[in-house]
This record gives sequence, structure tokens and C-alpha cells, in this order.
Amino acid sequence: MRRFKRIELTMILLSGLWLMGCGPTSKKEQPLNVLMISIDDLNDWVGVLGTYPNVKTPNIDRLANEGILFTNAHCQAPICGPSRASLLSGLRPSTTGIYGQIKDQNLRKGSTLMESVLFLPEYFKNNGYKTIGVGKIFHNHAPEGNFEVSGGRIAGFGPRPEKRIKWNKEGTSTDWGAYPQEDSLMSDYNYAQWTKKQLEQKHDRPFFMAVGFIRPHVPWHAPKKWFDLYNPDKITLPSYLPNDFDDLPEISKKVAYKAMMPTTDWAIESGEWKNIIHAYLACVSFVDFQVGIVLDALQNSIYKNNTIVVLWSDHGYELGEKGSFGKQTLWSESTRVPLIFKLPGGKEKMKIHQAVELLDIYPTLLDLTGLDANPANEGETLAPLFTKPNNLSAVAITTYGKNNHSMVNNHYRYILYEDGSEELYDLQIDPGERNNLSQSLALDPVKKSMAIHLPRINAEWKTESNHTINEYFLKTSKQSKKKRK
Ligand SMILES: [Ca+2]
Ligand SMILES: [Ca+2]
Repeated sequence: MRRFKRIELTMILLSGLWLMGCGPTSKKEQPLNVLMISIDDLNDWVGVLGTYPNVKTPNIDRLANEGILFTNAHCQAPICGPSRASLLSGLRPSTTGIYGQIKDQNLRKGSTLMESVLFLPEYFKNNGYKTIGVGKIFHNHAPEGNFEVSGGRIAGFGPRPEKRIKWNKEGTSTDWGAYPQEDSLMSDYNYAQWTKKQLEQKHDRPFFMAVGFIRPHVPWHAPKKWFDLYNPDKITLPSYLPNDFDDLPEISKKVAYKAMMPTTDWAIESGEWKNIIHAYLACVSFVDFQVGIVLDALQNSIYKNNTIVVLWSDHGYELGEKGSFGKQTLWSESTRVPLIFKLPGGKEKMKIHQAVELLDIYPTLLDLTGLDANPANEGETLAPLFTKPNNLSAVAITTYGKNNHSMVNNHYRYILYEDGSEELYDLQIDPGERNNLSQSLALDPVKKSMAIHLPRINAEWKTESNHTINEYFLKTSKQSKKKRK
């Protein structure tokens, strides 16, 4: 069985190589296209991952069941801009200094390193691919020149009601409730329809096509029919431990503090916790439906047998488990993401439990399409995992701010902060990361074995990348800005 899979994979790789002029040419061999679907702020609450019991994601589940589901995939930064900059540049945040939000036009500004980077769509473009994109791919849409055919990014995170429905804090779009009336008024609906039209067209070259959906990013607004999928009486709340922070170092609490977001205590007192969960689930099911439109369009197209599909979310999301709502922490709720590949025809079907990184997507896509590896990539191709046993001690790293790293394998999470403070969790007995074991001398060897993987470079904050809603980093980045002056 394994041998058979290896042969199939080799054939796929060879077909790519032939096309790129690296092997014998054959008119019968078709080039492999890439369809990349990204989702904004989708945590691990998708049906196939089994984290949250009642969520309805039939389309993402279908893709996972027809393809390769990574059950232990993690973002490199727990916030949109830096996570996407890392994935699309192939470089860690600690290498580029992009730790905070950054505008697309500033990605390269003032950095010799970033000037030399070929972003993932550019790499395909330089190798003869037609690049096509719509929606939120990078933090905004995409830097100039990445997409030959661009559908742009429509209406930010809107549409917006005249007045906020539930939450009115400045500096965040956070709000929840049924709005607007029709799917067709939602940006993601338009992104899905635009992508469908692209898949219905005849393209003269192999394509790299990307669609970036923005829900379930706040505001948690979606038409009422998506709320109606869930019975409010049956919505379960995630676990919460009011004294969970008692065993945390001070810096960890500062990093987790989000001034603009509801706290779990507030959500409990106001009775809004269930409503927030309900709205998040509605947005997840809404965006799942849009994913289905794109997958169906591919299935009905001439590209169904020669297109690789990859689906990812840029980071996770906390929904009250750790005292608040939001991302921007170094715990599982913020770092774990759905990651699914589907090879042409869906011939490889499996679940891979090894810890992997979104950084690995870039080299994996080059490997699967038979393009030359990009030596600048810091991630590793995941393609060998389709035929080899998993390495359960492999480590995935998430970085937030300079020199704060969270490392996770299939047994432990170890967090090491800039001031030397630590957290350590035994995920096999404590998947909720409640009991900080970092003071246990018996576990020193575990910490040491994970610390080997720490990035060797801890770049200074890139000047243009200092906007975050986290007060701790807002303060420190302002200080470092002053120092620079
Ligand atoms: Ca995001
Ligand atoms: Ca705790």
C-alpha cells in the first residue's frame, strides 16, 4: 500500500518536472494547478478536528476526508499580518522582524532581506504560472505584482450595520449578531463567486489561484439563516478556569491582556458568552458554505484532475477559554489551525498527527508541483509525510513579539518569553494547558530537548510592523521606536 502511494506521488512530481522543462515533455502530462483557500481567524473548531462538538462544517470536512488533514498544524505568529507574511515569504517572524500587523505595501520597505524575498504567488509567476487572487491573502490583499489577475479586496470586513449590535469598543471591529439579510451582501460570497468564475474559464497556462475569506474574523456578523443552523439551547460553552492565570509569569498575563475585547467574566455576567459562541459558529458555517462553492466549482471544472488544493487558517482564536476573546497569545487556542491538502483526484487520503507549521506550505507546494525548491524557505516540504511515518517529536514554533516563542510537539507545549519566563504543559494529560509545569525539575530534559529548536535569529521589530491591539506590545514597540530616534 505504502509502495503504491509512493509511486503515485513520484508520478505527480515527475509530471510537474516535465512541465517545467526539467524532464521529457509529453503532451499527455498536464501541469498541476494550485488552488489555495485561506480563512481568517478560523480556529480548530471544524468538524473533522473534533475539538468543538456541535460545529457544522460539511465542506471543509469533505475536503479533509478526500485529502490530507494535518491535525497538529500551527501558525508562526498568532495574528493576521505576521502569520500571513511568514507563510507567504517562507520566513519566520523572528527572521523578518514582522511581529505585528503590516500593510502589504510596507512588507519590503526598509529591509534588504524582505526586498530579496519572492512571495509564494511571485515564485509561481516567475515559473510560468498565471497568478489569480481575490480577498484577504496577505494582510490586506496582496503586494503589487503578485496577482496577474486580481479580484481585489471588497469592503474590508463589512458590510456593517448602522449601529453596532452588541459591542462598541473603539479599536476593534468586535461585535456579534445576525446581519445583513442576504449572503450576497457579504464580501466572502463575492470572493467565492469570483473564484467560481475564474475556475469556469479556460486558462492558457497552469495557474496559482488564491481566495482569501475573511469570516470568522470579527465582526461576527452573518445572515440569520446561519445562526438558525444552531439551537441556542444546545450550544455548549468551552471550559474556563477562573484561577487559571495564578501559575503564569507576569509577562504571559501582559501578552494575553486585550483592552478592547470582552473578558470571559463579563461574558458570563452579561449572559453573552453563548451568543458570542453562537455568532462565531454561524460565521464558521457561513464561510464553510463559501468554501463549498469554490470546491464544487473546481469539481465541475476542467481542472478537477490536475489541481492541488490547500486550505489553511492564519491562526486560531480564543472564545473565553483563557479569560478573554481573541488571538495574540501563545496557547493552543491561538496557535492551532486547520491545514488540509488535497492532491489531484484525491488519491492520497490520510490524517497526519505530526506537529507542522504553516511555514511548510510554501516548500510543500513547490515540491508537489515539481518546481525547484526555494533555498530561502525556512519551512520544510510536507510531501514526504504522505509516505513516511510521523515524527511525533517534531516541533512547531509560534512567535509573538521579539524573542517570545511557543514550541509544541505531540506531547508538550513549552513557551519561553523574552525575559526568561516559562510555561510548560503536558498535552497528553492537560490539553487545555491549565497546569504550568515549568518549575518541575524532573521535566528539565523536556524543556532542553525542545529549546534546541528555538530560532537562532531574533530580529528587531521591523519598523513598519508595530501596530497591534495588544497593549503590552503597543507599549514596547513605542519604546523601541523612541530608542531608534
Ligand atoms: Ca486572522
Ligand atoms: Ca494555569
